[in-house]
Amino acid sequence: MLAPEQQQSYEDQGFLVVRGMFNPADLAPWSERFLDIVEERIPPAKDMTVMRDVMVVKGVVDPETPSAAIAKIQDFHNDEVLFDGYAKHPSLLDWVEGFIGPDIKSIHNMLINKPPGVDGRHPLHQDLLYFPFRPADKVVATWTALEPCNKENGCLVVVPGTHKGELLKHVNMNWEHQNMGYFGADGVGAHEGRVHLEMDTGDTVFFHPLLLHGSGINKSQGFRRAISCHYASAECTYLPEMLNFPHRPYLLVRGNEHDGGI
Ligand SMILES: O=C(O)CCC(=O)C(=O)O
Repeated sequence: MLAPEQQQSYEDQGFLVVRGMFNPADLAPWSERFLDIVEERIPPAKDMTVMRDVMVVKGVVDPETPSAAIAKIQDFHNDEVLFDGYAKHPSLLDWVEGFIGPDIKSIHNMLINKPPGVDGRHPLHQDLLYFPFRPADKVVATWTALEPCNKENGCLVVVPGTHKGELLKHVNMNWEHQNMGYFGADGVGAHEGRVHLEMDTGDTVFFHPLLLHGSGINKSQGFRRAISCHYASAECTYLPEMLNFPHRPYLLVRGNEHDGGI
């Protein structure tokens, strides 16, 4: 799938946007599933976390409007519509294979919901912080827009080239309306080199786990939603100090297991 110039661009910039990767008919079941879960028409699958936005706790968002109250659903590996439909999608995995090779594990997944009227900012951070194995180059994130994502509704923001740096120290930013677990890279701030990735429905960005990225406030009247998965090569090995670190299930979605791998 990956043309040499796309490979080069990913190596130089740390991300690659693929336009029109999914069409609206592909995306509709994932958005519907999200609404079915948060509006309690179906129970969340085993292990799934349905995370409320901090604005609910602060009384800004009406908890009676569930789709407005939920910041994300996480760990959907037991939900066949989301996991089989998105995380195991053959075309998505073809691209992932181009970045990290043929033996692929799904290591994390989520559907992020940024409702109107919430802050929803995610400070610039590096996802490698959450993964107890290496090498970093054998890990890639996918992030697919479920609606048009733009500067006004808090699209993804990246800092090109930062994947060539080290894993930085991360801290709780102590912003007034920061959601739980939204840590930021210490001392990076808004970063003048940041670029807003305006994406249309179905566009997908692939990015390196050391790339600084985040997102802004949703200032629009609509929802900003995206579905995202992280993958790692089954060849990756645990950092010695992290061997007994509790982690999510890492599930083989293509290729083969590796002896001594994750
Ligand atoms: O979708 C967003 O707003 C940012 C998501 C993100 O960077 C993350 O959850 O690590």
